[in-house]
Amino acid sequence: MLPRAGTLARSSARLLLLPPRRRWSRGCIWCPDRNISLKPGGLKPQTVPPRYLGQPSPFTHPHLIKQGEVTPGLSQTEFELRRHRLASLVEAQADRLGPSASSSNHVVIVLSHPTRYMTNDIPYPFHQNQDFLYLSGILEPDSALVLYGKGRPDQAILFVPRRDPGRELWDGPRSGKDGAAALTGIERVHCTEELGVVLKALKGTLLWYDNSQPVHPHLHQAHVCPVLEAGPMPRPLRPLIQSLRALKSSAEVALMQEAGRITAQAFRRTMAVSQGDVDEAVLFAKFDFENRIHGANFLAYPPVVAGGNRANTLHYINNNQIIKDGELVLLDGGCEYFGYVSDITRTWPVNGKFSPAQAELYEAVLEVQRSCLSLCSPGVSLDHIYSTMLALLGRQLRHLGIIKAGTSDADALKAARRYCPHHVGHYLGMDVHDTPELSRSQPLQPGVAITIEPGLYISEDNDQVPRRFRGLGVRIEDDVVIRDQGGPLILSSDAPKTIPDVEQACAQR
Ligand SMILES: [Mn+2]
Repeated sequence: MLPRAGTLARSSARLLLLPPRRRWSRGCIWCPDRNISLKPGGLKPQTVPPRYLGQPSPFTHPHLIKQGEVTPGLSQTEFELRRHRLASLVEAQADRLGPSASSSNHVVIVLSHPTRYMTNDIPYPFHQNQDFLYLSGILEPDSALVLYGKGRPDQAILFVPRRDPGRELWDGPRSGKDGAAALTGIERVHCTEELGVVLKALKGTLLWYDNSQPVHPHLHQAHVCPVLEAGPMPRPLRPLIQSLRALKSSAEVALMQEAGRITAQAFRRTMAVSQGDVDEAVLFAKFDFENRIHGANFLAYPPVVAGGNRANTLHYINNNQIIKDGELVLLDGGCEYFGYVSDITRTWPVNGKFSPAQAELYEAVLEVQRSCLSLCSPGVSLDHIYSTMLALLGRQLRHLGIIKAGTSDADALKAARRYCPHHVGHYLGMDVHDTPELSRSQPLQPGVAITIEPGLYISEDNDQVPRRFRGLGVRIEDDVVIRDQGGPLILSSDAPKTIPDVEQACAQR
């Protein structure tokens, strides 16, 4: 990556140096026009045509995004509907607070993420705050969305970074006010530096804002804090947005279906290159590659590629050991596809053939996984499926002889907790562990997406269990959307799961 020519304004050492922009425009050989003023807003951008935005648009990326969409697959109308639903939730909450609250001047503030830096001048790939993305569709850092209105916050104001040719030379185009308005359909768009002034002018009497862990510390400090200091305690917003995010629209389900399809194919192709001995890093790279070339933006999280006994380390992500011939590999991975993720786990023998003990343990987990999937219907909670999973795993442990045949159901349940220390699943969507504010004890509804991922993990050091099971770890994880009828929609159904299907996928060399 290229070093930057000047010291950027965010550097705390800038006072010790010459003003950065002047140094750059005078001295840098990369600057095409030594005479241009790089003062923010001091120059109408001539070099960057306005049709280039800070994110894909129907004009620049017609292969990804259609007319009328803000992000691929999601229309302006869908985003508007989300904001209206949030306004309704705020209105309903205020009604519960009493008559003075319901006639308040509501102001809802949602900030974007800032750019995060790995080291001096080197940014991490930018990842948007999903709550902000959910309501605006804006993929640029240093942005904000404000909703306001008397009684009901149904007016939107968007704040985006000002066009800045000097910065755009390095970072690429910004949408600016006009671009963001055209993309989102939100008519009122300001530059981010006006956020504080606009917030003051709105004179909110009831603020809705996540105060405790501000997602953008600088915008929080500079623009939101002065308003908070003058006004009443803000009310939390995150639970409201997450309750909306939990229910997926058909467009969202379609995006998740594509994420699931891409990752399932990546599993197929990764199984096909497995062999004994193989480096975990090779399977990791193959999986990453297959996700990306089939359209994923990137992997949704560092995948677990754990050979042999390392599968018993639940969050093993070193992925740098040799998997020996005859060992299983557990791969827990998923991709992000335009804001929506997959999260799938499969376990298979790297040499393509399950040993009898591996097959026994695998079938036990598979049977439990199938039973859990059949419970995925409206009205059932994730916690209920979890307790069923523990009971079923306990029974399997008895069958396998991992615990004694005479073990009571209560003790079998305790053993199940030991051999499967994690929950049966979590909500899924824009995040891998989506909408964590939502309790797993509440009944599932049609449109909610979850994972179902039972496992059994037998450490090689466990001398209490039959020798043939030691050092084996198996997890099988599918992504599921709850439906009213026809059973759950399995988003990961293309990933081989039965022993014959897995062995066949491994044989496709
Ligand atoms: Mn998961």
